[in-house]
Amino acid sequence: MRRVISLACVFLLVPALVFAAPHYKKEYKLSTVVGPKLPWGEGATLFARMVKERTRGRINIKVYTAASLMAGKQTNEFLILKQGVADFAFASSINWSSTLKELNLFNLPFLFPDYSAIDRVTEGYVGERIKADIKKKGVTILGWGENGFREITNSKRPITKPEDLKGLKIRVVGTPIFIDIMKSFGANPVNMNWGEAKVAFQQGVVDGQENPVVSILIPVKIWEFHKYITVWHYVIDPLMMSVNNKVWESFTPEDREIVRQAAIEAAHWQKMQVRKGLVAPDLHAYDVLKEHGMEVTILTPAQIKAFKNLTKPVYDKWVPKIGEDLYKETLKAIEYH
Ligand code: X2X
Repeated sequence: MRRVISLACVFLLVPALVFAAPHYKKEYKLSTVVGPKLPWGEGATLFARMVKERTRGRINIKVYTAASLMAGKQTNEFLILKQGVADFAFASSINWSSTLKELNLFNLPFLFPDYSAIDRVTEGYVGERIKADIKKKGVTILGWGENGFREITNSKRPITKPEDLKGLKIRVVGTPIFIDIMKSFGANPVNMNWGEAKVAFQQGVVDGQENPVVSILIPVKIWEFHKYITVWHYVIDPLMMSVNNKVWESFTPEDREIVRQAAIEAAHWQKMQVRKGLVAPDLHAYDVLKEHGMEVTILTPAQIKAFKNLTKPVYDKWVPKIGEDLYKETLKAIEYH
């Protein structure tokens, strides 16, 4: 009898231990650039919770907010994920686009007219190509979320035409294309990490900045620093729920499926949160800004054109870096209705 039991141990228990409990870490680190209370941070927390519940604790993800895994330097995020300092990230394409040139596609000014255009691009052929490229560089993209259309705020004056932006010091992320875009408008760009930006607004080190309304500007109470906002949708900023390839490959196929599904759901939920109140007839997000004393200027298509016309040098310089072909495929997806 004892022999039967010990044989059972060898044949049942040992393989069960080896195969059912692969070499998982006790804790996986997920990087985000913002705080936990913003919808972006909430999306990350939701993902971690769903993964933990659905894997019954086999995969335990801890969310590291405020760019803490890269000491605030948000443009290093792709590198730390690739190197395994972070295992996961819920990341902005802007922060990765100094490392991954093709992601500057999303930073081309006034390219994406509306949400359906960006969805067609990320969910279609272009999105798949970007995923495949990034996969080769060490990271797997699991799902698309969104920071949102970026609007410009400042403490000096309403901006309706390029001359209004002339000479204004505008904080941008330290990603080179943003310096080029702001210069093309005649502004004076200053690159700065998000972690230092609020103090810079408070002290008036810069006159303005650009960020999405629901995802960032309302939660950080931008009205405490800036009276004027111009809604011009000049750049969209997708977020990517992503994982280091080696970590991904270490999971069992069943766990990979659970993690992928949770990433898609959490990123989608986050995207829907930050689109609320920004599309007619429901424009309540702009009312929140007005209620706090901001002057909201929504540019007309003709006013937007005056800005867009100035950005030809940005396209001339950056489309070849992004890839002519990827750009053309993007135009096709945008124009397809
Ligand atoms: O730094 C920013 O402006 C932010 C928070 O939007 C990004 O991380 C791209």
